[in-house]
Amino acid sequence: MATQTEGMENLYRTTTPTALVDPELDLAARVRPDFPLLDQTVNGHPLVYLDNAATSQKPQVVLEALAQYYRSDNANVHRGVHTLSSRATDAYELAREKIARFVKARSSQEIIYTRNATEAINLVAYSWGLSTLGPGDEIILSVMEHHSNLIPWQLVAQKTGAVLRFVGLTPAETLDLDHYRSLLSPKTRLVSLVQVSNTLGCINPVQEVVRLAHAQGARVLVDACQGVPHMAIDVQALDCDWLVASGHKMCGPTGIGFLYGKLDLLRSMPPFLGGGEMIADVFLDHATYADLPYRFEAGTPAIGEAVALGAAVDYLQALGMDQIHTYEVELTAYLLASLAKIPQLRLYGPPERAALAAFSFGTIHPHDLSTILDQAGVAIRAGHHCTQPLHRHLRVQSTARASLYFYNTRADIDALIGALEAAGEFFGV
Ligand code: 7TS
Repeated sequence: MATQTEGMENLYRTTTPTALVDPELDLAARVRPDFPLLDQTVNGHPLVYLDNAATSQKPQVVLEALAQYYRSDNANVHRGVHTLSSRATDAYELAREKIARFVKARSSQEIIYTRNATEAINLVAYSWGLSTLGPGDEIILSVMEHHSNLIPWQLVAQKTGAVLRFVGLTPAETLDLDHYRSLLSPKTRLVSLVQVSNTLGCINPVQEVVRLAHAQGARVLVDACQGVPHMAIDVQALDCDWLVASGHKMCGPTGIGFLYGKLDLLRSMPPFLGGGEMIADVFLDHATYADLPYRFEAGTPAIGEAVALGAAVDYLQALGMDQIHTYEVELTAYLLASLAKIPQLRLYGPPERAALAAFSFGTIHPHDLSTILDQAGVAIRAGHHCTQPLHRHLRVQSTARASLYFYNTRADIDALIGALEAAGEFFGV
């Protein structure tokens, strides 16, 4: 398999982020020009985009990488020996290496491209789950899981007779680690847990969760969808068995995400989807399968999207994940302090949190609130955020949610607060 990537580094690296120009300036102010979409008015007001937990905006370098791929290199990967095909293959594999380095995997063979985090979890559920689990085996999840990390395990449990157990919340609305400890037993085969809740914003102690699970011989999958875009991730330090993320939440395009898995474990897993790309030798009645990572990448993949995700990783790395995290910690503190000035507002989750806040505002329905805010150009999400069981647990049907990224500013938060206050007056709460 040709994975020659020498000389490709610069091709898809494109331009240096604006941020590197003047390290003294505020991070958001520096990166803002990199995001053309943010510079527009919505309903007559400057756009204030606060729905980053749903999807992030894309910097110019990512848009350029996608266009550049289709403009000059587009061909199918791993098949042709012609020049375009090997250029496409090289770019596709280089992006995989970038992702591997980004999460500190031992090898790029440990990175499997998927459509998104949801598909990555389904891959593990259908491949490992169906082939490994049996009646009475236990899977530990938590009540705060996104539906993506719930439904696949419900399906596996229905098919195998495995039993689902759920870690609850502390009164501070964080993961109840004592409850988790009490659920662990030799029957536990898998712990599948969200790293950062997309609703509570809590950052779960994944390293400790993994250590405790491994002591019982259980495997651990980490849903890092809301973590990877915002903080440095080291899969070796976490020692998790699998980790999943979606490209579109980390400045990359839609249609591309990845599964990290430990090499030996991935090698031991049967194929998920069958077809071209994932085979070694095919006969009419049987086949042998390709080595990693191709064994799990049946069919023509999202090549341009993978290449553009590689550009997104370059962009984030050039800014520095620690810098992004530090900036977001400060901005989140400002968000919480600002929201605290509205007494009718009930925030969900602990004060120590990632850069998002889900809340109820008096008796205003979150959809009405979101509609009113949209009139002021402020984009937030309303609904159950694909955590219906968590909302049920919190005894609320739906919530409003503001979620930040490094290009958001204090002025964005001021606009949110102004729009919330206006909505409060309008609805008389
Ligand atoms: N896991 C978590 C923790 C998430 O927040 C999401 C998406 C997913 C998994 C699924 O990601 P996908 O790319 O496969 O769809 N969360 C959200 C959200 O909070 N609002 O819209 C999507």
